[in-house]
Amino acid sequence: MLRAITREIPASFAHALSAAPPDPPIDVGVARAHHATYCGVLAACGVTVETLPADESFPDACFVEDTAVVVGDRALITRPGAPSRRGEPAAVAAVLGHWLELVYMTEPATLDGGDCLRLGNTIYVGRSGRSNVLGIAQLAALGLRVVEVDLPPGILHLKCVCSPLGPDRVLLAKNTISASTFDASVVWVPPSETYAANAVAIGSHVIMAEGHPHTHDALVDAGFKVHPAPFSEVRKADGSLTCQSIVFER
Ligand code: CIR
Repeated sequence: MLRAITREIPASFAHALSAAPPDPPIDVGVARAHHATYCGVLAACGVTVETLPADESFPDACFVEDTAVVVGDRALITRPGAPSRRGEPAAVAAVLGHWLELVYMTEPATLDGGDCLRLGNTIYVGRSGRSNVLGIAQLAALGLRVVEVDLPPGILHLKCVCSPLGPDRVLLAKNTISASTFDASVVWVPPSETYAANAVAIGSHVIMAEGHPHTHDALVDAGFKVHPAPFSEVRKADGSLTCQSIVFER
């Protein structure tokens, strides 16, 4: 069974981390409505969704992807790169522990799940400001082949510019990182739609950011059933689609 962990949006999401202060500011009510839509689309794609309660102490905790990396029957519980987010993994670990063996990252390693893109037995890891060499080494100890990837300037996480479309296909924004990085075929996202390169693939379904017609059509042409979802408020907090869930088989 495919499962997803998600986490509700707290009122403090209005003060989530962002590279630039959002203008207009985050509307928490709209963010919550978008999040409910996102969870509903996951469920419509056949995923059993478990949504954790919000915690006001952690404005960014809806971005659960950053807190754990699942490989087979194990989950690496990360030590997120942003100090304000270090308390987020505990609640996620408590739930993942029902299903998976937990491996805890130890300090001073840091890693955000948003930097980890898995294709088959290879995991590509962004060398970002959030994931350090020790974090990448502790990820490698899980046994997958690790390929480190340099990110273009100003990019928060690897999956801001690419995301997996199954074991041998990747959705990739043009003019960001080289297609030769990946041992996979590519569905291209044009430069005008870079944000749409972060999408959630569930078998033959893809959940993508609405309002990106070229990427939408490229995914349809590649054979996917495409589900556009709203994203304006998570984008103001430098978030996107994959970061709102941890999807795993159990
Ligand atoms: C942060 O800066 O950590 C959050 N505001 C956004 C995290 C987005 N996570 C992701 O794309 N995996």
